[in-house]
Amino acid sequence: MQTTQLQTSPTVTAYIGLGSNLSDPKRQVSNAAKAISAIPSSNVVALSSLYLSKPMGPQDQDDYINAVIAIETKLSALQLLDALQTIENNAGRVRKDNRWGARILDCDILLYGDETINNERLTVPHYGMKVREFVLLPLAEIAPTLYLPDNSSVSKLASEINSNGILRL
Ligand code: A4P
Ligand code: MG
Repeated sequence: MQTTQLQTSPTVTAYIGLGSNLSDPKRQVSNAAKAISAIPSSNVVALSSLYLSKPMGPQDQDDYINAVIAIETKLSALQLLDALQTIENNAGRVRKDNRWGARILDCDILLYGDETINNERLTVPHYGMKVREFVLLPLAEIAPTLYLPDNSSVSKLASEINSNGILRL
């Protein structure tokens, strides 16, 4: 008798930070959210408001639109990164050497469940997330009770960070 083996991968909640300051940033971030909702084996569970933030890094660039989106996914973290990089490329993202320079669309994996990942392609939790108001405020909006793998509270981090003039739109 043949037995059928059901291949089930675990479902993980992942948080993705979205940012844009070129080519109609609000539209870029909304389109990215739409594209993320079409990623296979994944469902969007929350989308923050849009936030208008001052540029971190070189100041001779426009303000950013930022948001955070939460998904439940059966993709591995690297499969999710591939899907997000495809979305960035489809938006017309050109990778330049200038660190923290202007960009059409940036999709960063902030958290992948409670996993800590350090490999050539991926550092999770995202290395900057605890010190960026444009990540912590939208993240705390959609996940106020969330804790990071190092046991820090997202709401506490968000309440303590310098808001740097960020505006919730
Ligand atoms: N990579 C490693 N870990 C991750 C992760 N958790 N999520 C690798 C996504 N990618 C990750 O990424 C470079 C490589 O990082 C990828 O190939 C992937 O394998 P990238 O998107 O090409 O480069 P990047 O985003 O320009 O790099 P960088 O220096 O990490 O930029 P940041 O830190 O994302 O900062 N100001 C405001 N107000 N709002 C912003 O959103 N964003 C930036 C960019 C600067 N200033 C900003 C904002
Ligand atoms: Mg990035």
